[in-house]
Amino acid sequence: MSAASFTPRPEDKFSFGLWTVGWQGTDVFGPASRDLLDPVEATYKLAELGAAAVTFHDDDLLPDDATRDATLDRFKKALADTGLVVEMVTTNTFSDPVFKEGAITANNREVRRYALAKVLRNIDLAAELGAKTFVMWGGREGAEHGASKNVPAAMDRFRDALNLACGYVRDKGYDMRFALEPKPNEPRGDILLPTIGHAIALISELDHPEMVGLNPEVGHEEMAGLNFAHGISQALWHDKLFHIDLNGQHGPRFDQDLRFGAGNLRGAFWTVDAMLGAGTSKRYDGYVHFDYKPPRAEAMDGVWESARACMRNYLILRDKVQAFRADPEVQSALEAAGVPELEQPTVAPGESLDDVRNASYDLPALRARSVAMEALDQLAMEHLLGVR
Ligand SMILES: [Mn+2]
Repeated sequence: MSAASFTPRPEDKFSFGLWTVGWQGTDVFGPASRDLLDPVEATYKLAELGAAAVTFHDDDLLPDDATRDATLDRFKKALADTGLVVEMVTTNTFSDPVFKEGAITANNREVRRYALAKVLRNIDLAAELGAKTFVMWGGREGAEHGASKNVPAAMDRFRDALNLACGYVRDKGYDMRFALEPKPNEPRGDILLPTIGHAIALISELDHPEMVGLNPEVGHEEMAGLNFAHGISQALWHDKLFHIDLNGQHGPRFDQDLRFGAGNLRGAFWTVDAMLGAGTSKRYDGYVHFDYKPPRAEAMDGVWESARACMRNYLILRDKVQAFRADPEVQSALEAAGVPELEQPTVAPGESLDDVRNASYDLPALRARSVAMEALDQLAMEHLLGVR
C-alpha cells in the first residue's frame, strides 16, 4: 500500500485530548517552549487532520469562570462547524496545589469535598456536551512516605467517591460511564491504583461496577515494565476496556508520552492486534484516543506533524496486523504453536477429576515437544518490518 493511503478519516474514530497538542513544553527543568494554543483553534486543526473527536480536562478548555461561558460558546460553534464530537471529559484534580497531597483520597477532608464538587460540576458539563465517557486519573492520589497514607482508608474514600459519582449520574439520568486511568508513579512517588489489575480489583467493590471501567495508557503500563497488550486483553475479558490512551514509551523511565508507534514499536503492533481482538471475539470498539505530548523541542509544525503521525501509525499498524492475521502461513504457525488448543477446557464436560488424576502422561514426549513459537513470532516480525 502506498504511503498516501494511510490518511486519517472521521470513520477511523480518532480522538485527541486538547491538552496533547496544547502542551506548551513546561517540564520540571524548564518553562514553556511554545506559545499557548487556543483549544478552540486546536479543535479546528484536529478536524482538518482527520480526527473525529476531542476530549479535555475542565481546566484545559475552561481555566477560569470569567471566560467560561464565552469560551464554551466558541467551542460549541467549533464542534458544529467541524462535526467533531466530545467523546470523553476528564477532571483536573492534580495541577492546583490544593491537590498537592491528593484529591479524592487526600488526608484533608475539605480537599476531598472540594475535589468531589469539581468532579460533579464537570460531570454536568460532560453531559451537556454529550460525552459518554468520564475519565478519572488520580495523579496526586498517592504518597512519597510510608506512614503518610492509610491505604485501606484511601481505598474506602476512592470507593465512596466513585459510588457517589455513579449515584449522581444515575439520579440525573445521564448516559455516561466512568473509566479509571491507572499509573504507577509520577507525579507522586507511588500512585494508588498503579496498574490495570489494581483498578479492576477496586471496581469489583463498587455499588455499580457495570458503570465503571478502565482507560489504560500505553506508557503508564510500560513505565512499570508491564505488557500493555496483555493488560488491555484482560480488561476486554472483564468487559472493562471502556476507553484507551495510546502513546509511546521507551520502557521503565519517566512518562515520555511519545507519539503512538514511537518507543516500543513491537508493543504498539501487539496493542493494535489486541484492540482488534487478536483473533478472538473481544475487541475494542470505542474511540482511538491519543494521550501524548509533542516533544518540548518541537515548534508548532512539529506539534501538528506528531498528531498526524499518531493517526498514521495506528492506520499503518492496523494494516499490518490485519495482514498478519489473514496470512495463511500465520494460520498454520498458530496451529503449530498450539494456540487454538488453549481454547479447549482443561477438564472436558462429563469428565471427572479422577479422569485427570488417573490418566497416563507421556512426560518425556511432553518435555521434548516443539512449541514452534519463534517461527510464529518471526512471521509477525516480518509483517512489521514490511517484507511480507
Ligand atoms: Mn502518560
